[in-house]
Amino acid sequence: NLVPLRRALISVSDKTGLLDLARALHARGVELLSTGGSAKTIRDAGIAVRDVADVTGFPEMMDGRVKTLHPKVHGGLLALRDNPEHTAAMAEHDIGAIDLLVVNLYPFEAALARGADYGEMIENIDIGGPAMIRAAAKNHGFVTTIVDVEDYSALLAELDAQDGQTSLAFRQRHAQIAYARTGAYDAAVSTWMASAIGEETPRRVVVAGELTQSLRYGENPHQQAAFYVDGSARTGVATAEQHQGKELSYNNINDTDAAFELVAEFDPVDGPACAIIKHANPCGVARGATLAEAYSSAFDCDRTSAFGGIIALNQPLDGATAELIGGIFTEVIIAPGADADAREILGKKKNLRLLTTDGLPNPRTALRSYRQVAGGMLVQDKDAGHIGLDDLKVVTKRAPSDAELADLLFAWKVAKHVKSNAIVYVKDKATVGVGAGQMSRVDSALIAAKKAERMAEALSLPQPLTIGSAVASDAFFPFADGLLEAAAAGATSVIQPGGSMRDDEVIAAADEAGLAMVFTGMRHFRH
Ligand code: 93A
Repeated sequence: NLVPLRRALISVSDKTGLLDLARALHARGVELLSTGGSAKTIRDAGIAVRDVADVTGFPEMMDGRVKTLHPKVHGGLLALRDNPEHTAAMAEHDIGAIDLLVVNLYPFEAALARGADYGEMIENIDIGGPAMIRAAAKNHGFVTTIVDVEDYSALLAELDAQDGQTSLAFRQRHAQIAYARTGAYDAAVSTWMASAIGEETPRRVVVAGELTQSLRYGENPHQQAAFYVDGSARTGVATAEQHQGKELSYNNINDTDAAFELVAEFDPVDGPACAIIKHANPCGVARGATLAEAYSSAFDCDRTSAFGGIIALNQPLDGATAELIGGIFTEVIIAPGADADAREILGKKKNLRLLTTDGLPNPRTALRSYRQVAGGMLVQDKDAGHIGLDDLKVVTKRAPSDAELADLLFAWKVAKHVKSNAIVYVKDKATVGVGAGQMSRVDSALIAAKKAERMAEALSLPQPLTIGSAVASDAFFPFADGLLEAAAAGATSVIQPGGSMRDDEVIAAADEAGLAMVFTGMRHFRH
């Protein structure tokens, strides 16, 4: 299964590493064929190379749209070397075998990232490159296909190890990578086209990902797992830099994402904020005059659950906050930066993973979310819904005070990130009770209140912090019971979407209890 490398075709947009590769192949006696720009780069460095145009007898034409689409190229890639009919055809038409294809495609994804216009995007759709990649990869019994600059060194190592040849296993591995590349490329093209033409529910969708990390295991140790990036380069856990600590686990990545997306709802312009996450749900979120204060208020919401939690900050981590966080076991901290003090303090915590990014995720960008179900996939817009003061409708006799309004909006932002049914109590811009993931809204209201009682005991407070709090419900109260539960816990103001058949009953109950209630007209289910 070893195949000697005699002739290579190189056609690359990204010229990184091209000369080293060309030189190394040439030194191993490999004949080089190449397209316009690639050939020029190689030739200018004094390395012998033959133009593909010379091989095909056709010049590159139509702005390069047609340069390698020719039987002398595709025959050389596709011919089965052990098939007499194929070799006879090669001889008859003077087609030389191509043993190695090195291609990287027109930078469509980069054009997308810089917001190129329609015409420019179209010109960045590579046709000849993917055609050659797919041909060479199909014929991996004889041909080696390399599509990533980072694989040049693996190719040269293989040639060294196999005495100038490649093994079938090597060619198979790179054929698989090659098809993933052309698949991802066309996925990017079709996704771009869907948005360019305003097709909201395209008849077919494809999602692509590139391996960034093999994980030790998945949600549980018997599940294999890996982390793939989608190429969007969105600021977040996928683009974060890890400074210390063990490798992130599957659950770490999931929770860190939840934490950072939540804290990003709190604009740093309005001051520091901190979110502590356990099992993808917040167990404390707070603003503060300082980051340290935000952290300790978030921590005070549910100190028990915060143990082994994941912390996200909306501002660079400072020394004072690092000192406080270091007081208990924390799995991960993610922040848009960390100063030298913080780095030094946390450096002693070998198990703590510190991640930094160069900014916050933008909670308003339009993104798609994908969820697998048996036999299919659900696709929807990510919940980028946002409610401001102007969107609120006061429905009770009493209108909320300014302080209540601020806490209501705070609670509403948090509720969006809590598994339904979500009930969130907030006092002075800090959560004081979070009820998550219950099948009944009443239970979520109750559990959050119970936890607040327990925290009050633990902190020796005169009364639970839910007394005088603002409460958010991610969806409407279908009956008055959930609302009454929140009132019993001491909430004095309520934010909820409204829209229940029994809104009248719920509003009457709120008035009876002296509550101030606002409707958002928007729901934040999170299932
Ligand atoms: O416009 S194309 O789709 N038509 C082709 O026939 C073709 N052949 C190779 N683009 C084509 N390529 C691409 O040209 C390669 O995939 C590579 O990205 C690029 C290299 O061009 P150059 O060597 O001129 O810089």
